[in-house]
Amino acid sequence: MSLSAKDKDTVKALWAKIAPKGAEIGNEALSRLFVVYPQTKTYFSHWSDLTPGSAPVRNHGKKVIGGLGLAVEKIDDLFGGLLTLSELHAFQLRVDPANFKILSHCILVVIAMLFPDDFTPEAHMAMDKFLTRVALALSDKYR
Ligand code: HNI
Repeated sequence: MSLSAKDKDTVKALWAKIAPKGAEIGNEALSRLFVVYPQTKTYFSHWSDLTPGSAPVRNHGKKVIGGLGLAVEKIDDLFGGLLTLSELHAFQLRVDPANFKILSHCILVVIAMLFPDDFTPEAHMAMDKFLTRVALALSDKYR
């Protein structure tokens, strides 16, 4: 399932529009991840506070959105561009890749919620495909 040139343009255009609200998107997506799929909290049990909107959640939300911004920049070479992040999640953090799909879902929900006019069916499809490719790239180093 590769991204067409049109998918890439759609993702880049949507990202340019939503990136200024990246901190809010990250916070909302992670807050929902922990509420809706509480099993995901096991990876973050060392944090002081996992409640929605807490400082660690906001802080980490920004990092995740930063990672996605990097992925948009490297959209033509996701596996190369996300190599370091893949190694981190595979070897150090040992995050079950099933969780990437779950977080992707939360991110889509939040984009739809915050940018209803921009989240057309075409934008939805392109972003869904993009997040699936990002998850694959992030899982690439798992052995
Ligand atoms: Ni993820 C750290 C990006 C999905 C668990 N993660 C990061 C960092 C980035 C990042 C960036 C910070 C790296 C650093 O400090 O050098 N993570 C992403 C992206 C996705 C993703 C782009 C998918 C879209 N991570 C997930 C998922 C989980 C996850 C689905 C588990 C449910 N990530 C972590 C954990 C850390 C982390 C755990 C370390 C957190 C900490 O305490 O610093």
